[in-house]
Amino acid sequence: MDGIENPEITNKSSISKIQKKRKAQPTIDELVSGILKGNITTLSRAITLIESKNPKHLDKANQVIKQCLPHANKSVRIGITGVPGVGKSTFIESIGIYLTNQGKKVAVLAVDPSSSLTKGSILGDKTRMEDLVKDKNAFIRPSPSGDSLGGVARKTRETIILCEAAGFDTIIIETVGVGQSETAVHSMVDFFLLLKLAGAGDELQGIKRGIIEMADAIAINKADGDNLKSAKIAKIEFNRALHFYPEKESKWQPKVKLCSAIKHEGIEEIWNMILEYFDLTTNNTYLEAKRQEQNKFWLLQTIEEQLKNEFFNHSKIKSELKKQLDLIEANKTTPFAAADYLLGLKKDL
Ligand SMILES: Nc1nc2c(ncn2[C@@H]2O[C@H](COP(=O)(O)OP(=O)(O)OP(=O)(O)O)[C@@H](O)[C@H]2O)c(=O)[nH]1
Ligand SMILES: [Mg+2]
Repeated sequence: MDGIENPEITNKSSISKIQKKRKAQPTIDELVSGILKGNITTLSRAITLIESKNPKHLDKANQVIKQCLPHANKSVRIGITGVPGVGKSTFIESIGIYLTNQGKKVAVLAVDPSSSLTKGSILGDKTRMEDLVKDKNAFIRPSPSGDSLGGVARKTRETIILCEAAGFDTIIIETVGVGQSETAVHSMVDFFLLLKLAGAGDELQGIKRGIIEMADAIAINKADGDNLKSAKIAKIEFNRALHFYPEKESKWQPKVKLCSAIKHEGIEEIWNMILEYFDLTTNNTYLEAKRQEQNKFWLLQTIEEQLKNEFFNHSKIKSELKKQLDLIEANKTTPFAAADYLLGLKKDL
């Protein structure tokens, strides 16, 4: 630091060593070749680059993604949602280990709307996914923190590409079943699994219709011990209810399964069902079409997100917006006039 002399006791050569190390940022080529070799440290560094808010990193990150893209798209992407405490992490640990035992490489990512507050709840999960964390064929990455769900979701999508390029053939994305994050996750996965708990016969209440419509399967977790009986009843109810929903474009009839993540029961059956889904949708070409639709959706999403960011982060707009908000409060303008005025300003920026 300028103006402060190092105490004599500090070893000058080790300081310069540390400084040199710090400066050694890997190049784009180094990152890409490391990822393609399946090097987890490089993969993590590249993801950190994607997540960086420093605008200088954006271009480098985009280059890395672009070069990884031809090696991506070859995995099974599964989204898992459910209310807090339903057992998502325990389920992912169980199915993750089942899959790595079969020689698969599993990446676990998260889109967590609360993560900007809690700094990534999956971090806490890492301790819950004890065995999976130690598994060298598994990679667990907490949710990136971000101001907007759109931004977080975009980063997760880009992370999927890097993970696939690094050879992960199964991508599991966890999200808490509250708010809008399910929609974001649904639009980046092939198969969407909803975890549920059996209640006292009111299963269908308090569950958003939209989530059921998105689900390719419902797994009733904690079907063990005293819960087993009510889980079986819930299964019948959900099955009946699902038949009232219109046929899916995929021609897949959503299924209801029972499982106990903690006892590793029902996991294999759920995986076999997922394979069945992939068989069906690969053969009827739905899967390919769906991924293309998702890409188009994300193009539009990204533009929207970027335009919004540029607009709201502009200093002139920021100050004028504040004034217009005050005017609205004082009943001196209408929302529409204010919006017109602010959007008009953008043209001159
Ligand atoms: N009896 C039983 N308990 C389970 C089962 N699966 C999970 N649990 C317990 O339920 C609690 C919550 O499990 P988690 O896996 O942390 O749930 P989660 O959905 O990831 O929760 P959040 O990350 O907070 O949204 C833990 O105490 C688990 O041990 C199960 O199959 N049977
Ligand atoms: Mg969890």
